Amino acid sequence: MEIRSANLTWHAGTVTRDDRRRLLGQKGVTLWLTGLSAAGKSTIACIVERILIERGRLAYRLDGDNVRHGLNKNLGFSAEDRAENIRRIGEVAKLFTDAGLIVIASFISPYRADRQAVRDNLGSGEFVEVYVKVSVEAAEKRDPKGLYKKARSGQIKGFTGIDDPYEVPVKPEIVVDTENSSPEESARQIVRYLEGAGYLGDAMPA
Ligand code: ADX
Repeated sequence: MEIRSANLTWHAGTVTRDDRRRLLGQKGVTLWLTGLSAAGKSTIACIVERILIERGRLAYRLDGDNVRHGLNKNLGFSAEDRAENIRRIGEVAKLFTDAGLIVIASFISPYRADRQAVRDNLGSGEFVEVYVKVSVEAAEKRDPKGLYKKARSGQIKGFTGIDDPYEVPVKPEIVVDTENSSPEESARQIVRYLEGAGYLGDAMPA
């Protein structure tokens, strides 16, 4: 990426992240759901968001299809555009995490390097990678938007899992197996992780 910004100075305020942490009673974190189209990322993200809000925790979803309606509407699906898609989302997630929210980001994010860059841009313990696991065969059988069919017939080119790569996470914090667990079970597994790691309670990680 060409960097064109210059002559800038970071302007710090007097309100700190700790102030917001105390105010909200939670530690900001980005839950990053990655996986093939039709893996169930958005469905699981919605359930996690609902559970957290019901428990009095401020959660907010960032979703591939939604963000591509606005902020990223000028991006397509080349490797370059996907990288820029993830970079921008990563920056938004970083701001929301700094604000103290539990961000639930669901994007195919097929490239390891792009996901790693988001992780590196966040603080330690602020990025939790969730691999929403499904085989191409099972995703293709689900095909809720009819996109795999279009990809097979050549109507869509460069579709992830068909004629575009998906790089499986190497060391995700959480793996949810959507061929053997329901979306509710996967969502509860994710919330249990957050709870166990202390993101939701009084004993928040430093
Ligand atoms: S990502 O690869 O850049 O992370 P993102 O999650 O934002 O993708 O968007 C994926 C959504 O775009 C899919 O759910 C699907 O509806 C749509 N889509 C359209 N074209 C493609 C394509 N070539 N590959 C994957 N998804 C596509």
